[in-house]
Amino acid sequence: TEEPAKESEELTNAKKIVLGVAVVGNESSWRNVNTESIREAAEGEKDIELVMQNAQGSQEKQIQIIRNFIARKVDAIAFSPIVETGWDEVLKEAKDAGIPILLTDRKVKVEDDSLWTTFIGSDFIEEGRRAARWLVEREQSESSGGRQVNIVELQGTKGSAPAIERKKGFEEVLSENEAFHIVASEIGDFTLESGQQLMEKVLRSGIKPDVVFAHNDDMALGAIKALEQAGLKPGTDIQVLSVDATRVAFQAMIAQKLNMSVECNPLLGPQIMKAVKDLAAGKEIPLNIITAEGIFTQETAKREFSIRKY
Ligand code: GYE
Repeated sequence: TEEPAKESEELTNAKKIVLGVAVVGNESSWRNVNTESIREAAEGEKDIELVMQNAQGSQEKQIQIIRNFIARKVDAIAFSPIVETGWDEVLKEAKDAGIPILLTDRKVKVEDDSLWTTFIGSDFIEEGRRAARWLVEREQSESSGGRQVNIVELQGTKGSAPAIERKKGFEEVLSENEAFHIVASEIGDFTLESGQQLMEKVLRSGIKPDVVFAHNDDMALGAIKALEQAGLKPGTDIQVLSVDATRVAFQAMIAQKLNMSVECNPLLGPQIMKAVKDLAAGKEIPLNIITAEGIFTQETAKREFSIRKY
């Protein structure tokens, strides 16, 4: 009969944990892999129903999406905050509604840290340090060792955790060594186009860098284009460093245009799903779930590329 069928359907529906995810946008290769990882991991969970919406790079839109999730009474909200600040109000609304907030990949700066439940992602300061340490070691091992090194930095989105912290870690290590000078530090938005435009601008201003440090692979690819168009040789004459180590970086390292990329693992989907299920089961979960990562260079790129998952 109809009745029991409906009842059992309601029972299974009632068991589903509804997870709202407010995606940053489609700015980079990293982001696309990250979004896909979340989608795939949710598809593999029979107890989780995923509602995913894209903020297309706008904080305002991301706030709207979160408010919409609160109104729908989802069981948990996961999002990667586009920028660090400006979240106090909406996160308070989520807290008042009893909905846990999982910060994925990027952190927030709020007055009250009880507004979020967990952070799942990378240590961006350490990523910046890793790029700088590689550079310092490389310079010291070169015959040109002891030369003055002029660096152009291409920053990611203004006010975003990865841009602020990668810059901080990078500068922290370089400040211990007098040979390194950041001669320009331009702000972009993690897209290839912004990397290219900023590099063109820097070159037009007359600066000839020894090193370009881009906050992500896509910006490095844009910079490589601009350098080549200016008749320069990225990867040989000019060292190019980036963060993310996605497929595009491996291709550029194999082509010897990019020198190194610091790993930033976008495959956060499974960890997010685990945290969501643990929360729904009333378990305590860690405040910080930090991904273990390393670096890749032209020397290690070829070997790694064949087994690379993103
Ligand atoms: O490095 C960049 C993306 O927040 C870790 O955002 C992420 C960063 C990543 O656009 O490519």
